[in-house]
Amino acid sequence: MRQEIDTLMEYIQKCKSMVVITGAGISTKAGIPDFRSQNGIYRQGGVNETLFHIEAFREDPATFYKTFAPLYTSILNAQPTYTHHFLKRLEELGRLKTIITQNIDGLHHKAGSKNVIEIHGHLRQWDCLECRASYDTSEEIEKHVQKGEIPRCVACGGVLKPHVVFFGEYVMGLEKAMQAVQTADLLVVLGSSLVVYPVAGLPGYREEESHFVIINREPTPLDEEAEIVIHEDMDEVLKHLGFL
Ligand code: CNA
Repeated sequence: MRQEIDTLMEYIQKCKSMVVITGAGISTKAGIPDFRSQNGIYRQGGVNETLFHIEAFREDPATFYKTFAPLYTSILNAQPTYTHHFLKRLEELGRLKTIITQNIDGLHHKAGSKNVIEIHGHLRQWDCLECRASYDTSEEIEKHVQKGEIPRCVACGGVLKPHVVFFGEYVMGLEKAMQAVQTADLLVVLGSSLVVYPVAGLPGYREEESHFVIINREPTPLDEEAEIVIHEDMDEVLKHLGFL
């Protein structure tokens, strides 16, 4: 791994426009399970992709909120990991231009990163399915969701939906994310299985001469396209670079 780390260090030092794509793997050390790892949410009884489909949510929000409660609580309690802080530092140093994240946990914001495209949305806002009113997260909403209850619109009593992208909905900020990747001279993917589209397709927009790096514990379908692939814990890998 030493050789790969030295090369990655060289890329980071030389690059002018580094872009990072993060997935659920960046937050597992913060106590938030990912979807597809051995201990992931899909390996826990009864939870599969169907739960996160917009149609399923509309038909049966009660089941969604009952199942979502433990994940929501772990997100509320989570603190940014070494890697979140590392990325914030790289941005401060002017090396990292954009973070494109699939995560809804808001940990890049908590760490202080500024230029973050949350392509699957976030949990700081809740939208009424009936009257379209939007609310910032309140203690009331937090309480209901942690208890597995449906949070309701104070104006019309309709079901509130978290401001996140369910399967079957359009992602947010895709155009901006594509432009960021197109102008990147170094693209690094951290902690994503790279099977969920359209994010998994973003690396395809990079320029031929840009560098492409994947750090993910398990193999991904794009490994063969990357110059550097490291199947290790990202915190442990990035600690070798010493920016923090
Ligand atoms: P995924 O499909 O669950 O893949 C995560 C990947 O991260 C796996 O391939 C793991 O091997 C890898 N991984 C886990 N921990 C580490 C680690 N410490 N170091 C290196 N690699 C690690 O998740 P994706 O993000 O690819 O899938 C996209 C989904 C997951 C998006 O829709 C997210 O909204 C959704 N999700 C988000 C969160 C969150 O916000 N934290 C949690 C769970 C799922």
